[in-house]
Amino acid sequence: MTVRRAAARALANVALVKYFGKRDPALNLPAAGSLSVALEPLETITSIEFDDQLDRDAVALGGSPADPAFAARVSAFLDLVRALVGCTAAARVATQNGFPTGAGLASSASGFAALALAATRALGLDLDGPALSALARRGSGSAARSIPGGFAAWDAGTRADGADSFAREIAGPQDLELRIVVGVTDPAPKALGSTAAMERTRATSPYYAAWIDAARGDLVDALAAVAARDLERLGEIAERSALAMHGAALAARPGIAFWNGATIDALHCVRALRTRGRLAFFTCDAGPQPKALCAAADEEAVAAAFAELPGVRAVIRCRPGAGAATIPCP
Ligand code: 2P0
Repeated sequence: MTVRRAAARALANVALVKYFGKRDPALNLPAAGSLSVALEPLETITSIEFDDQLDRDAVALGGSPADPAFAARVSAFLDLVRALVGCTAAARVATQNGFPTGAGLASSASGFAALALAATRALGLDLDGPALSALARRGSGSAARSIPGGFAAWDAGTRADGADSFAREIAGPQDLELRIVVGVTDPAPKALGSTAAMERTRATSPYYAAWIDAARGDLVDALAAVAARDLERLGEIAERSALAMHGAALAARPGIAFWNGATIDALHCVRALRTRGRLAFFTCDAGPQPKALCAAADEEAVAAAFAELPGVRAVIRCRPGAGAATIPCP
């Protein structure tokens, strides 16, 4: 058999305790653990076929040939998978994101999680959850958290080889009545990627050490909040984690400002909703798209408030979703 194929679907995730800084950039080992929730319906669907007749990897993103930088990143990841089984065949990869790519909506998380699952299955490997998560981590750190579903904790680990740095599900998608409302303020790919941003922050921000300290404490508190199914507590921790991460990045040299005016408007909007009794908290990743974490009962009001903000072009309503899964090949 010369063609071996598989396909997989994975969801983006949003960190409630952020990952922003590495102890080992080559292995994507984080300086601190993080916690996220999988975002249904922000999906990536990836199909792959390894073909002995093919000269080199061919990568398509959204139906068109991928740009060389992205294609090279996919090939480098596939080299890791090929090495696991001694495969020398090149692959055709087709990946589709159901949301804006490279705009701070975690497309690398869903993308590398789907690719890790599809590529290993195509080559006949059936890795367990921790091993698959640790593999996905090599493609993009946050992809480790898109292998499990629901609420996922990614341990920093202590081993130099990273084998103990993977994510695991700590609560299922239905265990907390959380909703995530995403405001799309600018769907264009961001100017500075998160890998470069976190490295500059680590190397130059005077607040970096304090940020990592805070992240470690926030993770302990957030795990307790999830265990207690305490949405309000979890939301408070998530908001402070996001603000601390952006604070550390703003203090880098030169400072990194991911936000635009509408992102700030959304922060104030979420806080105003809270003073009016809504259970809503602000978060934002390495891009300008604000997200509100809210109770299911408040989702309608939060989505309506976001939609009224002048700089918000679209609102995407998300709920906790499932882990990465194989799907029939197209
Ligand atoms: C997170 N972000 O925890 C944080 C918050 C962005 C801000 O993980 O270098 O694409 O590939 O490991 O995973 C985005 O960073 O970075 C990210 P790499 P990744 O979700």
